Amino acid sequence: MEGGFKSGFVALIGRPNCGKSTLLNKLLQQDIALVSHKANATRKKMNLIVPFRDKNGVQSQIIFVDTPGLHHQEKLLNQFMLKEAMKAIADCDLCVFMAGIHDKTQYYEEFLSLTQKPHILILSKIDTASQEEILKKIQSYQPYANRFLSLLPISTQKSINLKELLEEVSTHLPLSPPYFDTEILTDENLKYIYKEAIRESVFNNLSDEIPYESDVKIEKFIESDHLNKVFAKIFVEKESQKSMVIGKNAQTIKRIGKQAREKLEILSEKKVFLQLNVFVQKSWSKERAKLKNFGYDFED
Ligand SMILES: Nc1nc2c(ncn2[C@@H]2O[C@H](COP(=O)(O)OP(=O)(O)OP(=O)(O)O)[C@@H](O)[C@H]2O)c(=O)[nH]1
Ligand SMILES: [Mg+2]
Repeated sequence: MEGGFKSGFVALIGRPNCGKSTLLNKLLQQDIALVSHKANATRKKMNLIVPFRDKNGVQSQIIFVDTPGLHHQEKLLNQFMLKEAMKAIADCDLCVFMAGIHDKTQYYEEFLSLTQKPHILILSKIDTASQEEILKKIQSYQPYANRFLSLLPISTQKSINLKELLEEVSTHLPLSPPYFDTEILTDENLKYIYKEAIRESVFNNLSDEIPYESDVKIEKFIESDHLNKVFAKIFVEKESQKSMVIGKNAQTIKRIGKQAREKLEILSEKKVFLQLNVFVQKSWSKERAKLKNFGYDFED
């Protein structure tokens, strides 16, 4: 290939809620990954594929791996999530470690204790800090300068340094033909993307522990030219949670359904009929066999 082609896996790692999934959606120019203002939203790793041409004209296929946040929670589902992030670190060519601009350097130190992988350090959400705070924070990472390849402050919201990040990532990618079809944004199947869209609506519309103790299964999915029909089930752990998900006069479930359907319509570029039903499955997130049944398999 003229000028060579670069391709590789780049794991995006960081604390819950630092803005990983938001950044990847922005780079993809499509909202595929689940984003929430609540932490611990992403549960499984997902490949999000960004084509890029660098300033010298060299083309690359950057396969970003969105990952669950690194955390210290001991619940079984959280342990699965941590394992997913660790697997992404082990399998990638390069890591990007994202720290929030207001985070302590301690989280980065923890990452350093986990791996020797070459990595770029990015400081996210700089739109929420003053110039002085940003400079101070950059200073505080200087003692680790021999560990990171480069350090970039970014803001997804204000599109600051995003192209620079891609430029930097592509510099460190290995020469390789593309791993995936150059047209696709993810190798994940539509069913999983739909599941995440509905889960996002659950995260947006419910509070307390319910988003964390609920999950979604797509039961049936019928595609036709002008309409996709999606039949999905929301699972919770307790009867009381089921009542909350449904809400008074079924108002909450209607809101969840409307928001999810609107997102599904954007994703599939056609009308969507969405049917949601709520079920109780006791302890689904607390036993390995049940978790596996929801697609969170420790053996994978
Ligand atoms: N102000 C500001 N907020 C941002 C920016 N990027 C993301 N956010 C917000 O940060 C919150 C968390 O974003 P996510 O992308 O879900 O974070 P995450 O790191 O994927 O979180 P987990 O999946 O839980 O690990 C959301 O409310 C985003 O809107 C940014 O550049 N600036
Ligand atoms: Mg996420």
